[in-house]
Amino acid sequence: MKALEGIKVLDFTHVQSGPTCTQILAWFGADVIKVERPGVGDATRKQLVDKPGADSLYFTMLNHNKRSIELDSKNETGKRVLTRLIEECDVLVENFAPGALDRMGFSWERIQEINPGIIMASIKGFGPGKYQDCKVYENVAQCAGGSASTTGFLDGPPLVTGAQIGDSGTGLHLCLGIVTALFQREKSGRGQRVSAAMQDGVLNLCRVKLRDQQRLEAGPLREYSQFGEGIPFDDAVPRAGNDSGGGQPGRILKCKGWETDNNAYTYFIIQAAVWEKVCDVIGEPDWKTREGFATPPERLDKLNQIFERIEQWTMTKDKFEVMDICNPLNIPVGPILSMKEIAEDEGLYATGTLVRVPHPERGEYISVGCPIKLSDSEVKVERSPLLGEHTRQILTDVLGFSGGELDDVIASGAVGEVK
Ligand code: CAO
Repeated sequence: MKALEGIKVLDFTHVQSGPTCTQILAWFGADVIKVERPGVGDATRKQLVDKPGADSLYFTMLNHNKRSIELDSKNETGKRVLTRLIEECDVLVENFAPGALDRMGFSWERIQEINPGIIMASIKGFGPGKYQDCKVYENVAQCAGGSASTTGFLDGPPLVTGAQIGDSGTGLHLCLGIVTALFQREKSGRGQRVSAAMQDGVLNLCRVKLRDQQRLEAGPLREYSQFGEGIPFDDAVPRAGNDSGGGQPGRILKCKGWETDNNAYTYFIIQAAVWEKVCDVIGEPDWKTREGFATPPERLDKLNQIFERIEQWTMTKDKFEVMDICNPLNIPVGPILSMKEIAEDEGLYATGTLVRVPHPERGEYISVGCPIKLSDSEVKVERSPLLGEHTRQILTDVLGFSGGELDDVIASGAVGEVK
């Protein structure tokens, strides 16, 4: 028994944001039916191709545990099949450009007419307002949601992050909205519309910077390095390099080998509660009681000096030794792990955080497993579907087409099947 067993999801998503959401629903046991344009499919199937002829990693890593039907939703027979799918499904998820679903003839009003119990979930770049009609990709959302302006160094340009907070982040937000709507439907019997805008999702993840924007009105942000360096604050939250976003100062520091290894670094947090242990570890025991160093507020204008001294110590150890020494003392540190180190960490495969997935076209590849573990709903990661792999199965098992009717649908050109 899986948590979402029995729930049918009509997956009209593409690229990254929507597919992340429906992949989680599939991992939790929903039957996710991915609708793709005949002969073309999700654009990511053929983007960033590493093995010619095979679905890309971009596609395979976002579409596990789903079924694929090739269906032309602009063709009359295709519209009939789509209408039947809407009747059968509990949830419809889409992340088309604004207005695309209406242009197909499937407005929210029409979808409700077809199935009043359906939950229709959408991702768009922006919510209602002046930008509502824009097409949006990851980095646009990072810029519009406040992430880029607050990421990077003070003397450099805004930076986007490697974490896909606009796409995968919004997919997670939408997923939560869908399961909440399913829960409400248990009591109300009604479906509803669930919307998540990528700008809103990014901003939600950047809330500490909105916090700091308001704190600026009360004076300089004393925990930012800039304060200790005597650089005046502007009227907007500045980029703060690798400063900690919370109340405990932290930095990325060099470790042994940094001259040749780009990732020989550790994050080091001087949490107030373990200050004395930090002083002992780095060989500055008198900082425990010395005036100007003994309490957190006194230290704020000396963070550069303090972290430079800690770095002299971390540079004598490799990043894992720093972890081994500091962890037992409750000093929060973390090695900067490369993707290579992560991909080679067998411990992550043991927990299902990483998985090795066999695939008929590409052979075995590595992917992330479900990051949310339910004790009563185990996730088994299954490979992504080939384009149109389940077209016939969905027409017959889900929609009940058979005999001449099935032949007519297939002959109409509205659907396609795996080659
Ligand atoms: N049968 C027939 N037509 C189909 C179809 C199917 N099965 N599936 C899609 N189409 C059509 C759509 O109806 C649309 O046609 P119209 O433009 O004539 O209405 C067309 O394919 C293209 O859809 P699109 O505009 O959504 O795709 P795009 O590649 O031009 O834009 C994106 C992509 C992501 C910018 C846009 O979909 C978008 O802004 N989505 C919302 C925000 C979002 O999720 N962004 C994150 C993407 S991940 O980085």
